[in-house]
Amino acid sequence: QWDAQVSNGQAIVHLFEWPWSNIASECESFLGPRGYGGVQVSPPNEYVKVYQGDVRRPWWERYQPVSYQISSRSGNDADFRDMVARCNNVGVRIYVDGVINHMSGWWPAGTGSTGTSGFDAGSQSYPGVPFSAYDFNDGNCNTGSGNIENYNDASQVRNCKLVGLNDLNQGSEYVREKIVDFLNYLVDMGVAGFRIDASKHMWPGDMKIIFDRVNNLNTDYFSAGARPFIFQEVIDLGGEAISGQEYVGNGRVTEFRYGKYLGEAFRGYNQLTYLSNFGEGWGMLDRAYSLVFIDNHDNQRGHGAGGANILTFRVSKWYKMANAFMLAWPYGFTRLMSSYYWDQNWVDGQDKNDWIGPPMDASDNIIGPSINADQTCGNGWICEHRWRQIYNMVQFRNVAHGTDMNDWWDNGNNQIAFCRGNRGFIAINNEGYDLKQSLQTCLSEGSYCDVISGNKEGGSCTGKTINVGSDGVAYIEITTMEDDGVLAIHAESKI
Ligand code: ARE
Ligand code: CA
Repeated sequence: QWDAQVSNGQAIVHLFEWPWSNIASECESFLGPRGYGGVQVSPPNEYVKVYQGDVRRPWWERYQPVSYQISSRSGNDADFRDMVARCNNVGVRIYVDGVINHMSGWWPAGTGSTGTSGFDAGSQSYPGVPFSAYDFNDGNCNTGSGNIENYNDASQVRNCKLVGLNDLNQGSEYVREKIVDFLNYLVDMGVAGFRIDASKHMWPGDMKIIFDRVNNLNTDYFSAGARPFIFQEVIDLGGEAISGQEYVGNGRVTEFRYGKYLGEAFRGYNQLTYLSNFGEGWGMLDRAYSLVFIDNHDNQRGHGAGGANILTFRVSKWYKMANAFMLAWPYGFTRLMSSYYWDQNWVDGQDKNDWIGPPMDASDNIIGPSINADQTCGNGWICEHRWRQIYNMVQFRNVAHGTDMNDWWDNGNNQIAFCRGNRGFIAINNEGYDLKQSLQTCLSEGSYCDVISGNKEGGSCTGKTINVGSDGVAYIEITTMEDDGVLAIHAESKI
């Protein structure tokens, strides 16, 4: 449950709101060939269709389940199955965003859903599962409003409603059974694991009972006895009743401090020199239990946690630097974010457009990404995972996998460099002046292609070429005028 069960690579990407058919082709044409290990997909099961004044089909409607039928704006059961098979066939794993803490919030009777089950949120009737009022926590919640009011009270965080969402009682045997059936349906299809949404809001002991009953992975694609990868969404920045540590017995846990601290460092509120013991040394979870990322679908738009310092595609130079650091750094299991664009509308420090869903047509169907000649995406999709500086660092992570960090160098401030065994070397310049240094790269003598400024193509390099001497030392230069503040070479970028 801590092992991602990857075969192709050591990083996964969240293809937020992508249609299943687009993900299937992406696995075959890009993710497989580029060494991505897997994809986190948006919730695939039936949910509420939200139309609320100006708010039309927000991305967050997918976090309000109506049943466990596989039917969403990304596609139906057959589309989903086809994607899982095609991705597994090229070694790319699929991880489902499992929303099992709750069902929908309150909506007037007759509100539509993305499947055929229908529901009545007021009487807590979800006939597609079926769940009825007996299956919810209302009787176990002690707040006046029925909602979570105080994050310092663990029992209300778990037994009351998160922002008005009908809260399932995982203490009930019947509820567990329905959740286990849902997870098993997906596992039997070939899914490799789950992001468990809102894990803070469920009791770790109840979750353990559920996960222990989930089947081993499908042996068409995985070795016998392989367990589903579980990564639990727990936002723990410290100072609350519930900590991420309570969940490490069930699987990995999202380490939200990681992206927050890196955002602060690259924005200049902390010096990169202090990153030399980033991870456990900074009070984060043990690396064997953590899932790390620079931003996620919530905090890239001011939801969730991390605040204004979170780095996103909007500050692309810092974003590429932070992702490069993450992918080069031997801590945690790494996830990349892949976004669509929306126009922000800042009013009193809040983006009034934070609800905007993916690009859609006049019938509200998602318009999936198109692929441009230069490999970037069109139709309003950002596709950070297709940026050269990011996909080449995924390869770096794969090449360096299994080695430790060594030969740390810094200028005492915001220029750093380090090796990964004798497999890779990276330098980062976040200073207001050029980096010009002879540095130990730990690589064997020869010429290497810097995979940030270019690609190794055939026997040559479209970016900077770095000459490593017989002593492993190379002259490294990153000027402030360059597009990117990073330089990276590795054993397989030798030319
Ligand atoms: C929407 C509307 C609400 C409405 C509700 C019910 O925005 O106004 O009341 O629907 O109709 C997402 C959105 C929500 C959205 C929800 C359902 O972010 O805005 O509500 O979908 O459609 C806490 C949780 C954490 C959670 C974050 C967002 O602990 O688990 O809040 N993150 C996950 C997902 C979200 C998703 C949900 C959970 C719900 O990643 O995308 O919500 O399925 C401190 C605490 C954190 C807390 C944070 C924010 O940092 O430590 O624990 O996170 O504040 O409150
Ligand atoms: Ca709960």
